[in-house]
Amino acid sequence: MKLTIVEYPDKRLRLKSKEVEVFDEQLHILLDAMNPLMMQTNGIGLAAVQVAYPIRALILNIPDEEGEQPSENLLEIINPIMSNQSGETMYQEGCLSVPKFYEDIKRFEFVTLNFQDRDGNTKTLEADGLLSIAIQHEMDHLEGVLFIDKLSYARRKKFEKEYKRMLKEKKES
Ligand code: Y12
Ligand code: CO
Repeated sequence: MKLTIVEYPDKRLRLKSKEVEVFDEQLHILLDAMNPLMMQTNGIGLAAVQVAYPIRALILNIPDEEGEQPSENLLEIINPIMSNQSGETMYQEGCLSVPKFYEDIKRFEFVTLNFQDRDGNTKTLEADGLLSIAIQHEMDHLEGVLFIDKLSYARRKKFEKEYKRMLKEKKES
C-alpha cells in the first residue's frame, strides 16, 4: 500500500475523521503502511487523515532516552477518547503535514486516554510529557484541527506569509 503525506493547505486535512467500526485486514494494512512512512519521515506521530484516510486511527512512537524508536514502542490508537486532562505545558511542535515549521503550543500536561487497539480491544493509557503532547496533537487531526490553528492572530499571519514563500520556492526549484 503506497501512502503519501497530505500537506497544508490541502483541504483533506480539515475533514472530521469517522469512527472505526470494522477491525479487519484493511485496517491492519493501513496501519502497517503508516508506520514505515512515519519512520522514513522522522515522525513521532501520524494520524490516518494525514495519509488521506479520514478514520479515527493514529500511530505514535515516542523516542526513548537514546532517541531510538524501536517498533516495540509503537502505539496504535483507534477511536481515542480523552477522559481526564490536567495541568499545562508548552512545547515547540512540528507536524509532518506542515513541513519545516515549529511553533510553541500550550497543551494539557497529563491526559488519560481510552482507545481501542487494531483488534478492537479496549485500552486505557495515562500519559504525561511528550506522549501526552503527541496524543493531543494527533487527536486534533481527527477533528480537522492543526497546531497552527492554535497560534495567535499575529503568529498565524507570519506563518502564512513564510509558508507561502516556502511553497513558492519549492515550486520554482
Ligand atoms: C510533539 C509535538 C508534535 C507531535 C506531533 C507529531 N509530529 C511529528 O511527528 C513531526 C515530524 C516532523 C518531521 C520532520 O522531518 C522530516 O520531515 C524529515 C520535520 O522536518 C521538516 O519538515 C524539514 C518536521 C516535523 C508530537 C509530539
Ligand atoms: Co500533525
